[in-house]
Amino acid sequence: MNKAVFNLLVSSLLLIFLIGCGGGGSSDSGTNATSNTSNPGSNTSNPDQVTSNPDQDTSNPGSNTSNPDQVTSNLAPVADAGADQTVNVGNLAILDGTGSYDPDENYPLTYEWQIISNPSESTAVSSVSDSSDPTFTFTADLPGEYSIQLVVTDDLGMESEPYIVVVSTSNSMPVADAGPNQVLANEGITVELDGSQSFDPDGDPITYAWIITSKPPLSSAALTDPTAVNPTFVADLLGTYVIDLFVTDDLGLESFPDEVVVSSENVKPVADAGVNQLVLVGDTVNLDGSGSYDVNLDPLTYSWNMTSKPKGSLTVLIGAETEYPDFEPDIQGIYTLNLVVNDGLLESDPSNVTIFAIDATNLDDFIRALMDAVLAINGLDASDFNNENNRNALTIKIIVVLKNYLQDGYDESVLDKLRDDIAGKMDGCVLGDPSVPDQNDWIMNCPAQAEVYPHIELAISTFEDILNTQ
Ligand SMILES: [Ca+2]
Ligand SMILES: [Ca+2]
Ligand SMILES: [Ca+2]
Ligand SMILES: [Ca+2]
Repeated sequence: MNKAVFNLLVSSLLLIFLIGCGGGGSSDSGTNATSNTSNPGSNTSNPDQVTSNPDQDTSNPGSNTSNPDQVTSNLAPVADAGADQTVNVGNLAILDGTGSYDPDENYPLTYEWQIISNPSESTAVSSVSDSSDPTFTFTADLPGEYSIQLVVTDDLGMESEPYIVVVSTSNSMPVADAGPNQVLANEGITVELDGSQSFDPDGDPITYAWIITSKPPLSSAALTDPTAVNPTFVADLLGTYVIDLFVTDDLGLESFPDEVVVSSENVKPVADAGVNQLVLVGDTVNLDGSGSYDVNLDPLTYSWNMTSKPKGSLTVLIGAETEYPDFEPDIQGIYTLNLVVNDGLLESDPSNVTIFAIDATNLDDFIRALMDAVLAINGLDASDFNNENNRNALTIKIIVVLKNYLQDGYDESVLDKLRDDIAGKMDGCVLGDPSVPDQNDWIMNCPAQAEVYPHIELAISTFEDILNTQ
């Protein structure tokens, strides 16, 4: 979508939203609809602003009528529906709201998805409101662009600002990844930046544009080559350098910026909530926050929250302040959790993980093949992917296919999704000539593709056999 039109659309929606709730109730910056989509695994919000005490809000109903300000100290949750995407006409689009969170942790969240614009005569439909399901699917039945809005509501009834994601049947926006934040040990050091994890969901070639947006007041630091994948600069003074990366695909579509910080001061830690999992109801799910780190090597503390669970679930997280908590899913469905780590001074951005629990009585060969595929994907190295966040992006697609299968049974759209959007991310070595990963693959070498692809192929053929015998 034309960026100006998109911004105008976003502004009008925000205005409508603000009018709708009387102009109050939101303490956020008003930019979330565009700022969070640059990096599928990161969040650009500011966790430092979490200062209120959620217990204040509801402890004494009826006593606060004389001072409404006290009642509104609940912070609004933040909706995140991921990056813009492309699908083939007629195929299922999968939207992933699992990255949504609430700064003051009034969980679980509920999700409302709305298709706010689509090609005329499209029959794509929005979700019901007040859903406990953080994912949403619809069929892009006609060529064109679909704008989908996500609003999440916290457990106290506070709504997020709307987050808009564009699903297009033509070209999707590339994703910039400016690499991990770095520690500046001494002045005068040459710092190398790393944009190599940037990618385009369509596999389009991309170009790079780096810009230093902030540096110590008297520094004369400048990038050697702002269009390189790995530019360098000399950090001539101690202090903090902030650099933004934009990438542009060969159709001229530019990404949202991604930021990297190089600093001689404390750098905030990075949370890693681990890999998405497919489990059975009643299994103990072991979570793993050990991939979290701090570039200063500061010791970390852990804080996990269950941000969504199926309606009626009574499960609770055990060890929410530890590196390895666990829980036991009691109902079939999607459970999302997020992790924030703290280095003693600074909090990380939240990292989230999704668990899909299946009732054992529903197990069949199709589900088993997809469970094996998820295990194989989780067994690969981070370096096997074009971007390490795409491991979880891929397993979310499988989870949503399974969710739809369990809801709707043998629907052809499930098969299309498996073929085009999941197998398509790892099929260059099998289908290509020469046998190498192809342009839109996310798994980037043949041995790794060979670990996963056969399970997806088996799932597809199992599904086809059943369709053919129906
Ligand atoms: Ca809240
Ligand atoms: Ca593109
Ligand atoms: Ca630190
Ligand atoms: Ca492919």
